[in-house]
Amino acid sequence: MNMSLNTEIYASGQEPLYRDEWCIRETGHQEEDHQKNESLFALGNGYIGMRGNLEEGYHGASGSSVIGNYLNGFYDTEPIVYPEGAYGYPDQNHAMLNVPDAKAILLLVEGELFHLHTGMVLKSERILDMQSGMLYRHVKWESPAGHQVRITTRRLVSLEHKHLAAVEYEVTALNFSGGLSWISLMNPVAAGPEGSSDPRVGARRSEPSLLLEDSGFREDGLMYWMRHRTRRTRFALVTAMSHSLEVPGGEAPVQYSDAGQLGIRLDFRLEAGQSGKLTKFIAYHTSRDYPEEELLKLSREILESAGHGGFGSLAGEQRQALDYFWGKADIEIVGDPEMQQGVRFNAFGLLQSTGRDGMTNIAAKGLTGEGYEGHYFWDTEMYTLPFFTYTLPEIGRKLLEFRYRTLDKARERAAVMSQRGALYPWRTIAGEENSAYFPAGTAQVHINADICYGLQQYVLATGDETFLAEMGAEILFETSRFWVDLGHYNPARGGAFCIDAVTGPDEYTAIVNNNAYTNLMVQEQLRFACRTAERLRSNYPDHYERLKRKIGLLESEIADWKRAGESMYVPKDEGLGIYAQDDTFLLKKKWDFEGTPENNYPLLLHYHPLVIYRHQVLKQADLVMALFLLGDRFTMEEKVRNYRYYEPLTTHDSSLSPCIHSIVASEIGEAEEAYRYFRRTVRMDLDDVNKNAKDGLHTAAMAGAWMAVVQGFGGMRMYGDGVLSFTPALPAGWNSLRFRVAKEGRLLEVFISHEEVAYSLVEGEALRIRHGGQEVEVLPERGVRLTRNAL
Ligand code: IFM
Repeated sequence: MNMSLNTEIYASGQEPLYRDEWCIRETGHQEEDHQKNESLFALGNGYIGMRGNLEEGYHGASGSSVIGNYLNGFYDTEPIVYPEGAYGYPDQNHAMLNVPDAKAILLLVEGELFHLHTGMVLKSERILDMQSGMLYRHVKWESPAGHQVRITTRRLVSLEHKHLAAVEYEVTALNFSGGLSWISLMNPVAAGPEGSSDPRVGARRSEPSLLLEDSGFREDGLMYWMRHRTRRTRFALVTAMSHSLEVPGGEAPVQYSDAGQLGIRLDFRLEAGQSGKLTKFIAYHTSRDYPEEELLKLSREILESAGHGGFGSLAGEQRQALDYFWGKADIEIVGDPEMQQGVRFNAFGLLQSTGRDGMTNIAAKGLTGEGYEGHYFWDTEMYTLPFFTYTLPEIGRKLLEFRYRTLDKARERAAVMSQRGALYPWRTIAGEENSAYFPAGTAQVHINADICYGLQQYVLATGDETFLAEMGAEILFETSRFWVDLGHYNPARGGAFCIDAVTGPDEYTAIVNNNAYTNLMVQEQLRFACRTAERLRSNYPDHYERLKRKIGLLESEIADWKRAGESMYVPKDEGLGIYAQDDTFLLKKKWDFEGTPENNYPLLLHYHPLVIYRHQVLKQADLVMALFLLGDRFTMEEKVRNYRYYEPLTTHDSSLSPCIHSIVASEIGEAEEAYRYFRRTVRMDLDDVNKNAKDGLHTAAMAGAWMAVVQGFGGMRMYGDGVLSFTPALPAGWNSLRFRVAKEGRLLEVFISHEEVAYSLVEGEALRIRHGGQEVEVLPERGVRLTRNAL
């Protein structure tokens, strides 16, 4: 089956035309790709996520289906059992639940069930169209008895209506006249993950989390609902579906029940050449969002209103929402269609998976699968947030609001860890720490500094100081308190401020003293905290006083942050002329890359953690990430030397890594390497680079693709002065690159070709930027064009 780019335009009969740079197309059907494609064809709206399951289900000989429907932030808890526990280990895991599947529709043709494994499949195609935000399916099938039908479906998860999804299913009788039936199902129990020794896959659950409490039909028989309750969190969930029918001659709907599946059966008759259409509307509401007693009423209301407007109206709204999105976030690459397709797929995936209600966030696999159990990590602030900060900052703000909402839990966690202030969890859904393996979990305290880095970028990019005054500062101050309490002035390091027993971003090196990335990021945070205190004191005095009272902040603490930041220890190796990843990294033996067979990667699946920890080997960018994030703190020569040292030691076993290497490689002039890493990031899921797309898509890598274009090839940076700067380096094979960035209410368009770079304002007032180090003013009525030799 071909997932790659097909330049020939497809047009047959009444079917619409598709442009591949906006589409992902599956032609034919391969068993081994089935689960991966269910992830690739997932649809979502930041709240509901639906895997790309076939309406009729799938049970192949060698590969089956993971039927998946998820609601962001809807979870149950499960006790974590440690045969050998210790104080402060999290004792409950939260896991995003697979909720009832309501998109299933069976079709009977003269009594024979349509399925890809029976009869003859004369055509099978699926297309994910990123402009219309829909999944299309075209099938031509001949039943074992020789009756041919054409099936066309359109599916969407509404970007306009948080709780709504819809499937339109059309069938045409091609060579017969006869009886057909649709059986529209709702499956009350969904399977959880099977469990695996691969830590990236979710843990097996001991017992089902969703308990069916009640169900019922609307009087006309066309709407059906179920109410479930989660076993431990006791949340209520109402799943409801309603139907509209356009058939020449049909019977009244009848209730259907078979092997635990419940739903509605609709019998109808078609003459040869005639078509019938079923539209199914699906709604999910939970008591996490609304009072329990309102859930059914809300479900009825939204289904009724969707039924009145019809699928066409939802499709129209979907298109509008996407026109708005692409107007802000599209990247246009001329000369590299495969990468063009990839960057759009990734941007679209981020939109589909990111929570935007301030209560939810973005999981490592988004809403596309159960890998990492729906947990949110530092991936949010270091990867996804930049994308939203610079395209749709209103969503960026919501991601940060989530951290504010969970600040109390972070305070509690710091207390459990015997520290002052707040410590954010390494992995979480509702704010509690869910990491059961502390060396590559709780020990990654850098997440505090990452959140504050994301906050600083957001505030500088948007000018949204109100957010800083109302919420951000509290996060910043409480986490700064944590650092000053955690570190110590070490006489053995000349009295420098040291932070011990932490794990940096590289998860192949654990529990070390003075991880350079962590110390540098904490230093950055403490400076930001001091500046923020000053700014609030003068510009938001009421907020400042209120906050001080609320958290009992003393002015002397701000002086402590300043001193710790100024005295921060950052390990270096003078002999090698590089930063040491931590106090002991450079003393270890280098990993034997030559002697490691290709299929022993990722190392985490083939070696005990201690074997890995004993060596100089990286899972993912660590110091190299600091070279990028804190680029104004290093000279170009330092960037080159450090990159060259760490790059050969990095396995990129984490999908978060290649994009960072691409950005730094681009900055230091390693153009081919930059492109190679970029390719790996962009095509991570489309080409299943890490061979686990079936468990869900890699959302951080998806955001990394945006970063690698805008911050890599576009060379965009923004440091403490808040001025956007660009140092473009266009890949040799591209004709041009165009993207837009939001900055303090403006929308700046950047166009880069081999001959020139042009900046223009699509929205907003004049903007001062830097181009290759030189100051440039872009006026609303007059863009700036610079020939490439001006760089
Ligand atoms: O947060 C990441 C981590 O950096 C590497 N392992 C996977 C996590 C979730 O994406």
